[in-house]
Amino acid sequence: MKAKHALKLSILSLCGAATLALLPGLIPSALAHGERSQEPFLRMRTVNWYDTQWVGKSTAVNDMAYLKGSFHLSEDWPRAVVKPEITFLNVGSPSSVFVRLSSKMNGTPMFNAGPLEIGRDYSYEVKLKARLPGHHHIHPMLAIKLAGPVAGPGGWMDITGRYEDFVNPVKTLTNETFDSETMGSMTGIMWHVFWIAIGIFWVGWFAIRPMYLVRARVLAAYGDEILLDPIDRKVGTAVLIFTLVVVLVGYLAAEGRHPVSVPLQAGETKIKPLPIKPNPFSVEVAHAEYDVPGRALRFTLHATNNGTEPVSIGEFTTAGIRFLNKTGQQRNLDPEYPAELVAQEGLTSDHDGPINPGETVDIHIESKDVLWEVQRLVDILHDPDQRFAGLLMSFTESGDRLINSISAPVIPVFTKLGM
Ligand SMILES: [Cu+2]
Repeated sequence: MKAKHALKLSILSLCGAATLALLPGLIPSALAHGERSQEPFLRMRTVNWYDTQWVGKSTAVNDMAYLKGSFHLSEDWPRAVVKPEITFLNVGSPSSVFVRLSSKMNGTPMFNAGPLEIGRDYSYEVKLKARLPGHHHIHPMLAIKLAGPVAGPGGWMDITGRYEDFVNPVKTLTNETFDSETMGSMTGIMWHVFWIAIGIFWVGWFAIRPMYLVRARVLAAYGDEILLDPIDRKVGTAVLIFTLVVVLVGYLAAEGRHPVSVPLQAGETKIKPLPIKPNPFSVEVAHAEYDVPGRALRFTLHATNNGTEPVSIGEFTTAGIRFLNKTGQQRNLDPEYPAELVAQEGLTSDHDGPINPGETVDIHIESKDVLWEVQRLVDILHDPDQRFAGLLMSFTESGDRLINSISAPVIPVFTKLGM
């Protein structure tokens, strides 16, 4: 009997070990994070990222880098996506390659989640400390409760050096200094091993008395009463009491060792949006279509310049992808911006020269590039509401940048229609 039990136990543990050993082999390594597979309506119609900067494209372990930029929350927010009532500014990276030391939105520290306003703009700055050496793809990311994280444009950042040299000293309010990289690691590992052992014992106890197949047949033939041995009830009660005692003792011990502690994420950060900048350039999309074979989004813009200076359109940006004309390239293109997300001269229009003060014009704009396909934005054509949204950037002669949020339904076409 004993030998039989030992055999069952060894089979169980072998299966467990085999599963664990296979796991790393089953998960292929990836360079990016599948940001292109995020639905285009999420990428185009929720968070419109702009001015993203990856400061410190190559840093050594322990050095600082920054992720900066701004975003506009689209007025065309899809009905299917939960409104941004609880949001958290984060960084999308392949594991914790950086440690986020602080994140600020409009200058306010944002270590808690909080609500943001649709239709308004926010600027952010995230301070990062280089941790794991390598070539990493880093995105700003806005996590929206019940909608998921919306990733911004990704840029490559390199970290050099050795992970073994990484330290992250933290000074607490009670004047203690410790390295947060190693602080509490052993306690964490101890508790994991402890609860895994309890779990394995619990599952194992019922798994071998009797084994699954036998149990299933007994259950089908005679019901569950016959399967419960009086010793099972005793073991169940003992494990319950033991668990509660361990939880209580563990809690009291931690409380005794660290009496002053702050629960994370208990509060809410209320961030004031950036002030609305007066914009004398008013635009409306009168018609939009996507030319499937031509890989171009075309839209008719009904634009009025209510200002005192001529205005020139320079850029259309959506989902972190930028379509620029000559004006946009000269006035707005940071040469450090990832080239794979820029359609240089990808924006053309039938209106030559700037729009003069007092002038109202209908302009046909075409944003044409293979990026629509490569970045899978063309998938909006499969959505029940085929719409696009993004930011139109225009420039006055004196150098002011005007940003208009635009959106419209998109009609797929397979040939160029006479517009
Ligand atoms: Cu990525």
